[in-house]
Amino acid sequence: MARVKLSYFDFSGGRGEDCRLALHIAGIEFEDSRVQGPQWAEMKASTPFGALPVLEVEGAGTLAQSNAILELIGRKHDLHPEDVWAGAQHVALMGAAEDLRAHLGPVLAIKDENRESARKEFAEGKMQAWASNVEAQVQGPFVAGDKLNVVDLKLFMLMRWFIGGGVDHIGLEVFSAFPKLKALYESVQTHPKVVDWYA
Ligand SMILES: N[C@@H](CCC(=O)N[C@@H](CS)C(=O)NCC(=O)O)C(=O)O
Repeated sequence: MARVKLSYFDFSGGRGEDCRLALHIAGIEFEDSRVQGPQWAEMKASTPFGALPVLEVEGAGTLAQSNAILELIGRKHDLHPEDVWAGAQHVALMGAAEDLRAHLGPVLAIKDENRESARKEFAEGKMQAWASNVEAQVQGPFVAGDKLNVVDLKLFMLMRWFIGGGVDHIGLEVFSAFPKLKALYESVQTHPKVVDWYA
């Protein structure tokens, strides 16, 4: 079997953790390479876009961009719709998750006395609009109904960042108006293979 290696930073969150989860759920044996600070400075220039996660597959090559990695794993291991249109809709949702991270970046960079108010404004404004748009595209409990796909892992990890207290001043309540998103979160969290990964 071809050797598979996923490189990401040494914590169980962010854009790499959903790729680890996807590999685990797909039943792929992989080297879970946890990059430490000083090591990153040395390897950054050798990665396709100067960022992690990066997936290396023996005989195939090196792939960056979390959504591309998720889609590849999903397509090969029945965790992404075969139907081209449905698949593209899942890719759009994964892109929307990246958009939210990109919009949040400058808000998280605010360190002065506006730190708390900027985060609250984001939680009450942009995040509500984002959650409402995503909620409308979830059949329930997963995006595609009863079947878990990589898109659900992407949304789960993003929501977990806030629900888990990873962002000061934006907590669990940010999703309180969105029952489908909460159900998706709980369904991924209690999926036997996800439970198994964290055991
Ligand atoms: N759009 C990229 C973003 C990758 C990205 O920004 N990764 C961050 C960690 S989540 C990173 O590598 N940061 C370190 C750096 O830029 O030097 C993806 O989805 O993979």
